[in-house]
Amino acid sequence: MEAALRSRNMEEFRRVLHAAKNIIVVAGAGLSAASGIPTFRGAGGMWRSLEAVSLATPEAFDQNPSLVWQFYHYRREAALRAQPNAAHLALAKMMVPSILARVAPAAQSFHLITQNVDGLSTRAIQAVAEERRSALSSPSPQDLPNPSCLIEMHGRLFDVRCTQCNHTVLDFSSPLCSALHEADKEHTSVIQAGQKEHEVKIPVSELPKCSECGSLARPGVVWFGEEIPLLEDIDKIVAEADLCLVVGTSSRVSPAANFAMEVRANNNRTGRVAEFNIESSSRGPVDFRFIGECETELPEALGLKDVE
Ligand code: BV8
Ligand code: ZN
Repeated sequence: MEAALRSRNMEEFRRVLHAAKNIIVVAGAGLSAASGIPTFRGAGGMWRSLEAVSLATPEAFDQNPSLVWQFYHYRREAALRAQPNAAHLALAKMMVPSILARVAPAAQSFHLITQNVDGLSTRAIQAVAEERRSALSSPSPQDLPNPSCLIEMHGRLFDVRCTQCNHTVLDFSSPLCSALHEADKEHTSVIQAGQKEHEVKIPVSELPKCSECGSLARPGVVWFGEEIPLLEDIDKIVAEADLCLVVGTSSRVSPAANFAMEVRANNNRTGRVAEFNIESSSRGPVDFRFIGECETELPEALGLKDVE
């Protein structure tokens, strides 16, 4: 029974994918779980016995920029060590017009709207572009992933933005400043010595600075309570969509958590939603549910193996 249900689910999903015109993917931390990036829920949601979401706020940064910068230093280092996984690569391939035309022949647009700030989707796009450039003698734009299909709605971990003049630079240096490395080393040695954990205080003067005006800089991510800069563009794309794939998200953070329901209400409720998660966790009803690791389920459901 189980197998029959699964294949019918897969067949029906493929039929809807084949006829879809405007496809969006809404992704969360589960997309990067297989790359070793901790999710926000469960054990991954804690850093040094602190709630990750409690550190991702402007208030936390105002009160204790040293601690918040150490939190983001930890996340930067984890993201630098990570590699895009099969789910990231599958979604990057959907950004290649010639591949999208074979997977979804009626599609006029494909967008990946990710809540992740780890940059792994961007690296997947670069990896797919490189692979196709080496595979194809003279690849045309049709043969390469279009980076504008990716929307990092909660910002980027490696963006460093000035708290005064807003000057922003994409900076992958590790560490971003020596004080963060020293604090990390000190914290690790305290733990290894089995001593009681204590917070290492970094003077504001030694924290990352704006290269333009020298003021304190902050991570270029969207914190809770902050506006989503690209929301207007995103709302237009969501309003046009007739198929939404919800990948590896607990759908607890808005506005991202509302997009699937908005798509399902599109065109007199003819929009379709498919969920990819290790457990069912969508906020609203879905038409298809693929329970399992997205790095396995997504490439298979998209039938990418057969089209390359
Ligand atoms: C805003 C960047 C308005 C920083 C992030 C009360 C009620 C309702 C809403 C609110 C409320 N109070 C406040 C709000 C709004 C708030 C919100 O939604 N809060 C929640 C907590 C209730 N939203 C905001 O503040 C947003 N801004 O509303 O602005 C405004 C308007 C005008 C003027 C001013 C303001 C901004 C939200 C953005 C916050 N920044 N990230 C950083 O990363 O440090 S949010 C961050 O947390 C992530 O980006 C992500 O969005 C969220 C975590 O959720 P997930 O990614 O889903 O991760 P999670 O761990 O929860 O789940 C992982 C899932 O993967 C699980 O389901 C698991 O089963 C699955 N999984 C695991 N492994 C796999 C897998 N699935 C498949 N395969 C696997 N292998
Ligand atoms: Zn500045």
